[in-house]
Amino acid sequence: MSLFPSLPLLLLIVVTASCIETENCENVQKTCPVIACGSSGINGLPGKDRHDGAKGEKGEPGQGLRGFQGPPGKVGPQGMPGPPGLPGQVGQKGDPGDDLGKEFTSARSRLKCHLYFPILGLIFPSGKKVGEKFYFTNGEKMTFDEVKTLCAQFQASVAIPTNAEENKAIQDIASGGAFLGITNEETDGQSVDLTGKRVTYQNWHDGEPNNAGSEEHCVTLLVDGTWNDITCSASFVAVCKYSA
Ligand code: FUC
Ligand code: CA
Repeated sequence: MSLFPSLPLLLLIVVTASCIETENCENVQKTCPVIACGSSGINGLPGKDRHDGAKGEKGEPGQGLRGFQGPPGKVGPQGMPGPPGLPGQVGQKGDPGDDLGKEFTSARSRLKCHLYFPILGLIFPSGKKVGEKFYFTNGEKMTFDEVKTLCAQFQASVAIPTNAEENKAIQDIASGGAFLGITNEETDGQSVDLTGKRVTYQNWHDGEPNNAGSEEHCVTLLVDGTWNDITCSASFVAVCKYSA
């Protein structure tokens, strides 16, 4: 027998030796050259001209079964905020409010009665308080539009009596006829206040309202306390009403 072993025998000896030298062979076997040798071979050297060949055509789809769908991808970045939406419908009228709201309303009414009424009384000494209403006048005669403007300057409205007592108060402070905050221009003869609400208390003079000349859409309180419809461009005493 030759002193030099054959090539396969030499390989076996080298591999066995490398495993024996290792403390834990099981671990080493995972990277053992013998196992590695089972995989594909090393790429060959480039061809003669040392250049890669041309890229081949795309191959046909494989014959095997289609794989399972992969898990969903990562959540993308947050998008830009959208444009504002359309305004919602107007909500229903709320409840009357809590105790605090009621107390505030009550305190505000007291403040008006005890502070603003006396101030108006100082400015308009002939003014009269009836319940929580204060009627006042500057004694001047003016058109209906001018009366509205004057009253608005004091956060008040054109006087309207809602009962005999209020009618008497207005009658007392207005020397001569006074405009009332009542109109029947756009309501087929129905008398309404300046918010369009029907007036319940009325005190017409006999034969009134007669809409003389088809142009009497305002109302005056006559010297005797009865009412007459009259043209709004006429001039009568301005009487305003401030409500607490
Ligand atoms: C009566 C009233 C009119 C006007 C006229 C002078 O006819 O009805 O409104 O005051 O008198
Ligand atoms: Ca009339």
